Amino acid sequence: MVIFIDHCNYCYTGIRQKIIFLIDIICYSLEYMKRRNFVKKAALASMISLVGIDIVFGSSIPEGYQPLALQDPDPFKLFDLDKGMVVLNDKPWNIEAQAHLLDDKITPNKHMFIRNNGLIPENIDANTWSLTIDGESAQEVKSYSISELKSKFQEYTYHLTLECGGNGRSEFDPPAKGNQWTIGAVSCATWTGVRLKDVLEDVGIKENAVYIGYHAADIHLSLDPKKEPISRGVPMIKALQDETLIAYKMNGADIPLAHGYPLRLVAGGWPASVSGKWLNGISVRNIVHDGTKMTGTAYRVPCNPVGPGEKVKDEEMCIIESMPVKSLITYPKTGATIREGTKLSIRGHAWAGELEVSKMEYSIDFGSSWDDCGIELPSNRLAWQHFSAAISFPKKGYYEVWARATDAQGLSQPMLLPGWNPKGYLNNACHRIAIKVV
Ligand SMILES: Nc1nc2c(c(=O)[nH]1)N[C@H]1C(S)=C(S)[C@@H](COP(=O)(O)O)O[C@H]1N2
Ligand SMILES: [Mo]
Repeated sequence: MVIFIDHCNYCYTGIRQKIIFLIDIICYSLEYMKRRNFVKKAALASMISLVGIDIVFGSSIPEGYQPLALQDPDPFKLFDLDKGMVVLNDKPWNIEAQAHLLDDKITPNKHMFIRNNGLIPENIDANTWSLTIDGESAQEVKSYSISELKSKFQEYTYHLTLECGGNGRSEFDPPAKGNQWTIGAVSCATWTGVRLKDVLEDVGIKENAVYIGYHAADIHLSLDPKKEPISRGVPMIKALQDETLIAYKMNGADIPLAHGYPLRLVAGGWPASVSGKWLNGISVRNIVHDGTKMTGTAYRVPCNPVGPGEKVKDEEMCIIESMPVKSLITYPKTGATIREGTKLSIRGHAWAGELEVSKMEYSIDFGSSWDDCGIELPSNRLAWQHFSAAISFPKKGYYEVWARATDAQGLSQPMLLPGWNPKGYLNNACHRIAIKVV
């Protein structure tokens, strides 16, 4: 537009300038029309499926424009979340809990973190949903409806810890790109469904099977239907564990949409990214699954420790498997005040990936000395374990309570930070709360 105004300063001084001015306008308009690109057909199709009804003049939508119907509603209403949940990103939605919101042994829906790589699918019909098992190492390609899964296989319920591999990323220095999770990207809900191993047995698995990879119905941020936002998987040994489920219920009811309705792969104790939401396919692979976010540096850490900020070659990065030992103080909330002479009851949960937590301790002197907490057995394998302690403080003043878990192999949480890694995964540092004794 600036071009027009510039010209107006002198354009009426002569017929020659007038003609030049007109030519300029024509050229500019043509240029403008050329530059106005319209939404690609494939992307329009995705938009229509998200809106749920035909977008009549859809072909006139400028490229990069997001129809109002797809713009942000209130996430707390949309996902039925507690007001204390913290939104880290809205495109895609990434929302975490705070430590004190995770106090329940079974995480209720309203306190469960949400981590999405793409857009949540909409207009899902569970009655027509199907799960297809295929891949080089499947004996055949077989599809199941949800009612077939329910009638053909035995149902199991497990209490399973799901922690995002990037939980705690915000503390690394130099910082790592990605959602800046603090401590709230962990949950332990109950999941009900059928065992993946029973379904795989029904399909038949070839001897050369090494990995499974999931496929899902969420939509890539580019709206390109050929791209998958994420398609991860696990080695056969994890796929065939009793607790690895194809779930259709969370906390006893249909899985909420944000957590994978109507079907989800759930493999507790591993980075939650292997638990595919909106599950519609599983490929049995004769190689390490090479879907989106399985290759390069995604969900990988240096095979051997590196210094902060060091560059690491792709081939020296190893896929994250079982998550490391970790714990959270869920009561009281950091900043609590108590009266001198009263004991402070603390409680929380501890977990250690595939392993059990064998010891839980607390410190009130910045890690110089440690005392034991009581720790319960897990309700089943891969569930977090509840701990508690009653703490006395020697006198008035400011304190911090630090909590440290040790796994069955004797590995403990690092006090402040574990080894730096380029993508900021696996921060299992001790959780700390501030306490004032007055
Ligand atoms: N289909 C699909 N499955 C997915 C994801 C996703 O973006 N799409 N995100 C993964 C990641 S990275 C995490 S941490 C968990 C989060 O699960 P939640 O949102 O139910 O807490 O889902 C995993 N499964
Ligand atoms: Mo994640």
